[in-house]
Amino acid sequence: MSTMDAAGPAAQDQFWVWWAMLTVSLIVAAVVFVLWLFTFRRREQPQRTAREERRIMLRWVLGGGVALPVASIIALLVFAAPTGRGMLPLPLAEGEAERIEVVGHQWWWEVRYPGANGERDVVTANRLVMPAGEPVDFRLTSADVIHAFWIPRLGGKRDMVPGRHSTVRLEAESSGVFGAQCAEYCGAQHTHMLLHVEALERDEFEAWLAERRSPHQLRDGFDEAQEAFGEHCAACHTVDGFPEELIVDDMSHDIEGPDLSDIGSRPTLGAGVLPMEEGAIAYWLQHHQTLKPGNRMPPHNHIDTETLEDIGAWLETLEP
Ligand code: HEC
Ligand SMILES: [Cu+2]
Repeated sequence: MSTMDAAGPAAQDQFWVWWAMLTVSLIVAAVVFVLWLFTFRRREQPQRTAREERRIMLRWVLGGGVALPVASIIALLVFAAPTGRGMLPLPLAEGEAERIEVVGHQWWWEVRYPGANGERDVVTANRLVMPAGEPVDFRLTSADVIHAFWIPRLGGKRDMVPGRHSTVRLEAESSGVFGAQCAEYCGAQHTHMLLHVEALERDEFEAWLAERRSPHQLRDGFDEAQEAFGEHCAACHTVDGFPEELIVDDMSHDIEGPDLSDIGSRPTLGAGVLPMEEGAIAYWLQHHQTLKPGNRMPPHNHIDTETLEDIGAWLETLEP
């Protein structure tokens, strides 16, 4: 997660703006420092009239206090404006940029791939898969408080404001895995709001999407787990193809949980809190309030361990 290791054009431009600002500010600081030393070195005061004194003072105030800052700010603006422009979702010469929607929640990321021509949206969480080598428009918003979308190696960052949408265009030069992190303090678990970003070649990306877009078939042999899930979990969590009649929603809350349709194939749990491995989901279900205190999923102490383990084992089978 280093901005110094740019992996896309936006990040590269931002990197140079950063260096330009640092260089200019170092030069200004050095000049001020030298002038300051100079005031100590001068011995004898030349004889000047009050008028001359005033003229000299005015020259310094106008030159150093007005002209210099205006010139350096304009220079920086000329340098930085194209960088900002490059991140705007302007029309492209060839085709349209891929569009991915990202919604910030306390404290997880919802990622949506809108379906074209009436296809359904693909929804996942805490993992962002994008095509490499082409611009991608990220349409951002938040479901609760202000979060910020930031993939340091690709550029950004952009606030996600509830009730508003904003779009930032980023590109990954080649395929790879990048870290991302919410960049605006959003409550107790702000640090545990990581996003796993993967850039894939175009055809792999298409395949990844197609897999998730095709109808889901739930694995047989997990009847009890599914029943328990319907009773305790389905009010907050969606699983594609989950039988409607099992869903018990007797809770009055407005909490949304991550879509779990492809949870078995995800790299992490709880927005980066645990690596996904065998038994990890059952562990999360028993200890999530210790691993991520205050997170908005209620504790499940009232459900016996065996049931939680069953649910965990079933959820691990959920792959596209
Ligand atoms: C009141 C709503 C609610 C209920 C009920 C609920 N959850 Fe959650 N769940 C959440 C929220 C919110 C999160 C995100 C927590 C975070 O990472 O900050 C979450 C996270 C998870 C995750 C991690 C998802 C990820 O993307 O890493 C799993 C797995 C999960 N829940 C399973 C369950 C199971 C199984 C049950 C039932 C036993 C359940 N949940 C009941 C709201 C709920
Ligand atoms: Cu945050």
